[in-house]
Amino acid sequence: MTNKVSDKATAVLSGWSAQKPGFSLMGEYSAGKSSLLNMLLGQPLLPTKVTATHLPTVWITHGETRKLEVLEHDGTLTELSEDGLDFSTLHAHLAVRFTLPADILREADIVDTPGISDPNLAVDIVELISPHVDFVVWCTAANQAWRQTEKAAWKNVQSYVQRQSILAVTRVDQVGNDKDVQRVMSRCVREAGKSFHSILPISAKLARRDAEDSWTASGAADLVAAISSRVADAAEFRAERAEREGELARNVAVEDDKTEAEALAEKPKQENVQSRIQELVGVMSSAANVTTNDQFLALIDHLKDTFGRDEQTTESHADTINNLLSVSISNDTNLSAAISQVHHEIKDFSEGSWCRLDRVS
Ligand SMILES: Nc1nc2c(ncn2[C@@H]2O[C@H](COP(=O)(O)OP(=O)(O)O)[C@@H](O)[C@H]2O)c(=O)[nH]1
Ligand SMILES: [Mg+2]
Repeated sequence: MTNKVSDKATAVLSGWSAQKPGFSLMGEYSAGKSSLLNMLLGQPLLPTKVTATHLPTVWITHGETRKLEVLEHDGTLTELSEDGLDFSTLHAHLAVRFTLPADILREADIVDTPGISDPNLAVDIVELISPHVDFVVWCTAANQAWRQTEKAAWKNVQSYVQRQSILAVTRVDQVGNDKDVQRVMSRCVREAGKSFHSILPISAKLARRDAEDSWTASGAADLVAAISSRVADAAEFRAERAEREGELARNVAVEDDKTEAEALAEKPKQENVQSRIQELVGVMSSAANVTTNDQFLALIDHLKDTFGRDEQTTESHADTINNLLSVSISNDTNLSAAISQVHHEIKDFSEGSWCRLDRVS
């Protein structure tokens, strides 16, 4: 499967995701994603039948005035009227975006996706959407939870997104008694626990907002609390990143005082930055053979020597790389977490607009 998605369409998705934290509902077709979405919104927005019309990706954001837009593969964005809306006409678009007033949307956007193994899909939904969300609520139907196809699709999600994500074991009312549910949950924890932040059971069918008992017993209360906590983490992460970006922008402003000749001399260096940073990402991702703190510190020193004093890149990039590589290690440090932290900081930097400190227009 290839993504026949234009840069313009990707830019629209990036624009949407830049506004606010967001998470997406993903999983196999019929896992219960749209039912869960309706439960979270507290209103039946999307059709949820086995025979339901195939829908494209549905991006939902907050606004007091309802609005519906459709995004095409070529990046064209058009507003549609909801009057007499026929969902069966929407599948040809790359995505649709609803703006509506629902409390949960005040903090985060929600992105409902078609099933991963939907044969009607022209694009790889995991590849398309996961770069634009802070975390995923992966829905796996309890009676056949966490299949090979799901495992394979989940591998394509960036690991920093995985670590923030929730595995929702859905439709648990269809699995015999509590003991059976426990068995399914234990298996999911065993098989998928390492690549999710948390794993929770839910029956969207039994969840009723107006009846506290059912809201709790269905798993809805715990799931909503888990989502809120992931959203809060995402908001904090975004605030920290904005602060770092501000700092970098200020550093760049200082460099504005350079003479034209100095600026010209730096230009080839700026062009080297992307490839050097990709090399750095590569080195970090092969840090798996590091098993002791000393080895890790030696690796960091080596990276600082190689990249942080890199004549081939600009000073502001070298400074930033040095900052990214500043780690403190103690006996209590979880080494693999520290390695993965540095790896992700660098990867995040390499993928963000702030990698291009040069502002070459
Ligand atoms: N029994 C039961 N059925 C559910 C539950 N959630 C969804 N379903 C049913 O499963 C089918 C697919 O649900 P849908 O939300 O459309 O799945 P999606 O394709 O992942 O969006 C529909 O018939 C739903 O009524 C649940 O918690 N319990
Ligand atoms: Mg659906």
